[in-house]
Amino acid sequence: MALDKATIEKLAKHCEDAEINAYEITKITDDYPEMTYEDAFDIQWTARRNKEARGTKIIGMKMGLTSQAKMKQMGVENPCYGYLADYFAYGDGAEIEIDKLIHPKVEAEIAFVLKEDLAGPGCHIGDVIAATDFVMPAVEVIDSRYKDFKFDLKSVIADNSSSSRYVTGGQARDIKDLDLKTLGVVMEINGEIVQLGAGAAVLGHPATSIAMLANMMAERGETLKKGEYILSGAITAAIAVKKGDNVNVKFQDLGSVSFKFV
Ligand code: OOG
Ligand code: MG
Repeated sequence: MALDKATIEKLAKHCEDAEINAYEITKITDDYPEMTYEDAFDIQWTARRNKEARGTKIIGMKMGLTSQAKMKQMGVENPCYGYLADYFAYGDGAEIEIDKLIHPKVEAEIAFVLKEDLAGPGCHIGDVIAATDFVMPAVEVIDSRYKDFKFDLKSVIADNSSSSRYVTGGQARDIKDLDLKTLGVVMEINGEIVQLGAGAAVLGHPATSIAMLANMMAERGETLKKGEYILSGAITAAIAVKKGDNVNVKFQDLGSVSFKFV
């Protein structure tokens, strides 16, 4: 740890204020180059506790930067995680107010809902499949609070891994009935295909990403809980959106997710 408790508190507020009020900030490592990974997670967990203290419910988790497309797009070489708050959640057909966001981008993901708690270390794909109640299609709306959507891994962790909104739709299915590796995804914006991919883009299999999340959380003595909604990470690169855009993502075997930015 390089940052003291008061600085961690200050930076948690710095990131969270920017998230709530939708304005850009400079990335933390510009001002605090000594920040460690532990500090970055401390900042994220502090903001999370502050939200909970104000009555916000944390309903799930997300993995990020789990695909080559995303790591290449963001210039970062390892995955990260973040939490999902109640007000991030939208359903199929939603209208998302873009003025409440900074520079949002959309990405296609497979979401997992657990029927049992899942704890690392040593968590593997088999544990994830056994603990999964069902999977569902999702589109995550990410919105880095950093200027020009540019960051390094430590800074993005402190900023809750760019979490902002997510939309669920389609169908809930039993993971054992699906081949998540070959499950195809087609993303359309205003009727035009902008990205496509398959589940294997996410660390070879999206369930591997959930295992990695459980193992990363174990480093802080935390576990994934039964009923939590977990985004396994983008299959496609993230696409910037503007007011009026209609997003429609078709998932093989899982139906589609559609919504609009207003
Ligand atoms: C970080 C979050 C990435 C994903 O699914 O890869 C993410 C970012 O690119 O802003 O959510
Ligand atoms: Mg994502």
